[in-house]
Amino acid sequence: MRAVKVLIANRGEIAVRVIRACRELGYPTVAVYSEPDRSALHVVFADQAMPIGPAPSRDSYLRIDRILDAAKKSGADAIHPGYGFLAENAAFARACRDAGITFIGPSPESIEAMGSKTESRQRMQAAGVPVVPGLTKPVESFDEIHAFAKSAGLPIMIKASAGGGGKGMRLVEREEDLRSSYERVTSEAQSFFGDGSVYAEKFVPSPRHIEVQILGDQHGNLIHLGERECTLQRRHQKVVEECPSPVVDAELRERLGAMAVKAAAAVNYYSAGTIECLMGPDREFYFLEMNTRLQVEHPVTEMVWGVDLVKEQLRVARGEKLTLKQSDLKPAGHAIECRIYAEDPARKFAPSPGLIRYLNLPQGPGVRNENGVYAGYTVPVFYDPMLSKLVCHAATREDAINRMKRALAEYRVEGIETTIPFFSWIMDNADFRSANFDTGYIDRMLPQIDFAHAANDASVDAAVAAAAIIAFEESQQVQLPVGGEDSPWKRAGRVQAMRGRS
Ligand code: MV4
Repeated sequence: MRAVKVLIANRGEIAVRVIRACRELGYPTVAVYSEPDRSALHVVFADQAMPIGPAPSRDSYLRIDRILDAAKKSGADAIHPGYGFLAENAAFARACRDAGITFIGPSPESIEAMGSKTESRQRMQAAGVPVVPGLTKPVESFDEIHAFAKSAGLPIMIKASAGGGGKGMRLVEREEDLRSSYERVTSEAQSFFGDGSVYAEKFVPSPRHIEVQILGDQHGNLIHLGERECTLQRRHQKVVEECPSPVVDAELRERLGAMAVKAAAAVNYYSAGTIECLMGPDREFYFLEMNTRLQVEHPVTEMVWGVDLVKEQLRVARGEKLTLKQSDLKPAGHAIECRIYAEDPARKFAPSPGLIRYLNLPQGPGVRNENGVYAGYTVPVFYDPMLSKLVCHAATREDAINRMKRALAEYRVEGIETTIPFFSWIMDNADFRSANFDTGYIDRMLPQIDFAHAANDASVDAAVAAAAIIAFEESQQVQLPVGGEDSPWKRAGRVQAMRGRS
């Protein structure tokens, strides 16, 4: 079969991750880049790279016309959208289809069906998937919210129909707050999503966030790859993810998996996707929303289930049948992911962009880095500040936590602040170690954490050693990473990057 040329409509670590899968399958790759990303790692890694505009993502990574143009000019047959940007944009998936380019993801119809919370709730309910008790249509007036609150009882949550990921929602605990909350969510929904419609649900107290990975082909075959535990979040941003969940046993995993496959089948889903659930302390679970893309935290599932999700996406996009069988798939061991951000935990997680002067990634048994940066690279201010993901796999949860502690202690980033000390604190936290947390845990704990004291004594010695290494590095010429065979545009990129550093 002819090799497929794949354009990656993304940047950073996920673009690098997709390029690696393409290379293993023998597919040539095309990177796209905004002006400040000229010397970004994904550009260095790809076989070819196309500029798509200035720094703001709405003028580059969100420009459907420019990305399709780059695909046509470079002769790409397929586009992988990564996550974020255009990954869940049905119009983009449709524009690819219309241009005769394969979108490496689900159909535009599946994306659309899962894009609205009220429509997805309707379809899930009709398919027999448990949803949080509540309305399945946007309300026409405040009276409907009021009537729901009366019949279901407080507390309730008012949510934007077009919302997701924590934006445009509000908890209402007292009757006198109903109207102002309704008005607030309506106007937020209008300004965030250009769609002011809202609905209401019963509030699920102290929930955990559990999500189920599914994979389907274009022939109607669907499998699940178990759950991920994504409960630890800060302001609706996940910070630590695990596979499996410490509160899910084999029996519950089967039920969650069957529910997820049923949910995906109801929208004729293919490619990789995730069913997000809320789970109460009683372990009752409810469909929350479906993410119709590859997720940031997909590596923890890959390491435990032994499946390369990106390669599977590429095979499914070519029309191949899944060769994985549910009965052959068994989880093995435990994986944990920490998202390393260019943020300063000691300053309320303020952004910390700038030049990475020194970088030492942890290595050794069971350690996987999904890294998007290099020493000598300047982290731009324009995009999500995630630098890399550190993933550790071991036989048991306790071993994985200890391995993560060890890996975090090896990790060195100089020049900018990162969230590494925050993760060292979490890995030592007794509630984390005993898996005793809910979605509000981090935000409740933050005021008590002293990051200056979270650093251990060994890190002081290490800091002295790092300082000496930096002094040495600075006296040397820093080598940029090399992605593969040399080519003129890559040399040009390196020269440009060296200039940027002086
Ligand atoms: C809820 C909930 C409790 N009850 N819905 C937050 C993100 C959005 N996708 C849904 N969210 C929630 N919806 C009901 N009916 C609690 C949350 C919630 C949450 C959910 C998942 C992960 C972290 C969270 C943090 C705060 C609130």
